[in-house]
Amino acid sequence: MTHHKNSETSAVMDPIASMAPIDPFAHLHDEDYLQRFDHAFATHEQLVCPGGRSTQSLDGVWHFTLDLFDEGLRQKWFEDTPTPAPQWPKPRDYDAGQGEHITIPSCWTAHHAEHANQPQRANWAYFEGGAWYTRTLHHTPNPDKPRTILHIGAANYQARIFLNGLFLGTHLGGSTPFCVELSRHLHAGDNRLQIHVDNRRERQRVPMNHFDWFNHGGIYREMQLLSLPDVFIRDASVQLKPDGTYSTLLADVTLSDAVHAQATLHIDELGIHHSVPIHAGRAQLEIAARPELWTLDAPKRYTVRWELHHANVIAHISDTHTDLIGFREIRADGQKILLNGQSIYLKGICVHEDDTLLGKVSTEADVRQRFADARALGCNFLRLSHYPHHGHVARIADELGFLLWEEIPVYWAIDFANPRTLFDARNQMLELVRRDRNRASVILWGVGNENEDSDARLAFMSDLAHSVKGLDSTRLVGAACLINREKFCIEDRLTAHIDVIGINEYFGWYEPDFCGLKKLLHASAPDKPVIISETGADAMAGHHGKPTEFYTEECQAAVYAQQIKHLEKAPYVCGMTPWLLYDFRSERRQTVFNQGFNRKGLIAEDKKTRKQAFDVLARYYRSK
Ligand code: GCB
Repeated sequence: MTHHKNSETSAVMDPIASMAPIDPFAHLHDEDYLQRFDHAFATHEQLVCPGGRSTQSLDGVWHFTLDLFDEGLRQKWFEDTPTPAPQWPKPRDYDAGQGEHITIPSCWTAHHAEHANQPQRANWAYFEGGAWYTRTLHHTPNPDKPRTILHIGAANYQARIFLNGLFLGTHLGGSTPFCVELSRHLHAGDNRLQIHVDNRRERQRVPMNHFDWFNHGGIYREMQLLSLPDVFIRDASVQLKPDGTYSTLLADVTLSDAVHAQATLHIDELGIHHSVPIHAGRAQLEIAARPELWTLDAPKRYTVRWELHHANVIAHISDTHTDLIGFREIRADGQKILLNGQSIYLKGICVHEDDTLLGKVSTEADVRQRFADARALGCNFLRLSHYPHHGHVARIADELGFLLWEEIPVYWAIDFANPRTLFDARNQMLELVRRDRNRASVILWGVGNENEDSDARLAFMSDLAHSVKGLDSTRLVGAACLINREKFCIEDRLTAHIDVIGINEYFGWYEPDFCGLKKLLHASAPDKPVIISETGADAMAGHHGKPTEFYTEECQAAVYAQQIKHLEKAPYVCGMTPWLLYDFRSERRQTVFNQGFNRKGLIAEDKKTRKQAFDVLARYYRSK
């Protein structure tokens, strides 16, 4: 059962070319240099879910070099072995073993969690381009675990992985986890691991070059190595079948290779010890069970353990995958959303992953504070806008009993007609689904935000909706849509492909007149549940004045009060996630009030100072 030949990750060393005389100036005229790295994409299919296995952390201090002109990709810096300068065979522009340092996880545009009080590197603060991370990796071969997988929590935006001078693969997308297999290229002893990360804003990326948050750069989530047997469990999920009977579990397990094997699924607390034959690397099955349901008040979770049996000695367990899973049902029924069969009003708030010191790094303490503030606001629901947040957000939501909307940054004017953009967006979506489909808290996958209703967008986003359903049939799919301005009602062709319609509307702010909201709600007759996925107004904490004066706390509070008054009357609105919990950095906003921040938070960017509107919404949520 061996043989994990992965042709995709084989390096591109042409032996004939390497014997030819080298023209030291060739790279100056080569504008196709990126094509060398435009293959071996790490996708959701290679993602390995750690599943409770022990891992080796690669977090900590790495060598770091900014590379604004892509010299390292042009000149192949990664091929240079680190040697003392007197031994260099030719002059160099890069010295892998020297230079500056950075800590993983961190954003180069921000501080590191453990050194948040030290001054930030000023020339890194706004850097948009490529940068090199280099470190030595010591490897001791283990015959029982011959496969070594590099797992990176997130790197914004494109990462290229090099081991001992060989290009092994690349990943697109700034917020989802990905894996690259190192096995065949690892030597016993010291190896050189290099990662090139590029955070340029580009038209074909997801998000594209124009978005309303700060463009941080770097490897800002944890990085680890998994040492695994010849054949291992890549991904496993167990969910409650959403058929209204609460009596069937849907289980799905995928192995590393398309082999036949035998596994056992254990849920000890339910007395489940189910033997699972696996054909061609995959098994999907239904199991009768009556679990205690996961609810907001009692978020019960079960330990779910998969054991993979050794091919020759069935009694021998070759790999184990565990997770803590809650079982609940989420369904849309007409204009209602049902949690475990009961209609629920989603008292939500949007939140960005943004910290004035740490950028996109979310510590567990920061995430717990987010939930504590949302609880104080009376919420039962968070929209994690506009990209996948750290994986521990959904784990903590599972533990605390919160519901989540998770989404990918198909935001504004995406290059919808570009097949590469679709490949990237679809992959980000499926990586997110694979990462979080065991999380009871996640009830809704968002496929986009505020995209204009065009044919190309419809094809693109309906593809995303169907791709998600193909991997996870147990949750709702939604999108934050715009209203139809011609008919002035809730209408969007995409709604035929999704379960929940999100509506972003800013009556009282971008459109100062509330008559429009009244008209809109009256003229709309959606056939699906509607969530007001955004509404709000900017206010600078501590700035006071009349409710009619923009940027005052009074103005923001008045907008919330009016919004609530109107939305309450629309029977099909089954939840809202106003924009948003905390102020966040946005370079698009440079008034004297904004100063580089979007100020629509109910709490200032210090994550402490509450504005008046906080109480307005809290009072409403408490009354619901
Ligand atoms: C929106 C966007 C959100 C912006 C917000 C605003 O509709 O979805 O990302 O930050 O408006 O403040 O304008």
